[in-house]
Amino acid sequence: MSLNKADRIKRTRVPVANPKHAKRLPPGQALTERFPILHEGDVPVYDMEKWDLKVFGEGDKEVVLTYKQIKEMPETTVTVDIHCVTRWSRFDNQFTGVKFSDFLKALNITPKSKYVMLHADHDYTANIALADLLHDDVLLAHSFEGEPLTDKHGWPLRLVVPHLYFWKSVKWIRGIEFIDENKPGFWEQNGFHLNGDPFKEERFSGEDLPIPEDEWERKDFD
Ligand SMILES: Nc1nc2c(c(=O)[nH]1)N[C@H]1C(S)=C(S)[C@@H](COP(=O)(O)O)O[C@H]1N2
Ligand SMILES: [Mo]
Repeated sequence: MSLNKADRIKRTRVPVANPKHAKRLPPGQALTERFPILHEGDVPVYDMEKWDLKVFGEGDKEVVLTYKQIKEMPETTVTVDIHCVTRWSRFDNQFTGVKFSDFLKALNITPKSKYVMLHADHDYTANIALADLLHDDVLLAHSFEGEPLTDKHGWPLRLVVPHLYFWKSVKWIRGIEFIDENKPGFWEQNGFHLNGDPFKEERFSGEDLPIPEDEWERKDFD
């Protein structure tokens, strides 16, 4: 990458918001009806016989789950708005999967740690406060609009955390690690905010230039 992503986002035009979306569209975001595809690196290819999800961390027991075990957990469907730090937002996205709080209940885990590091294939990580993962609309999602996720959107399993910028919604999730002290994941180490609340415009970890982005308009859509 010639310019790093945080710097590119700081250099682009801020979209003008439609006033009728004032409450629902976070500041500096533009609405899209298409579903952009954004990630670093290649889409992983899976042998589902070998796929697993590992839950581990300080002081807590380690659990290794198969896809079947996750699919047997209580299922929830949510319709949520999503907001990417590259300034696109999309309203009314329907995801189905296991609510994060139900997931912990099913495993009988009560974490003592206040933070979680989410791990995905190809070494993508994101840090999220446990309290954020316990919101009612946070899912480990396997389906979008009633169909299994497409591979590019994170099949077989992705996290969906609608109230934080979408980089926190880790696709191809493989590990959930409880950590006592907060630390930066992949984008958080590369100029992005440790928390990432779109309504507070917590985009960058450094100086906060009011310059936005439209780079997602050049990406793939599904
Ligand atoms: N594993 C993984 N998950 C990821 C990413 C990634 O690069 N790798 N990119 C994040 C970013 S920046 C965004 S905006 C969303 C995009 O999800 P989508 O492609 O389904 O729109 O995935 C997030 N999850
Ligand atoms: Mo993003």
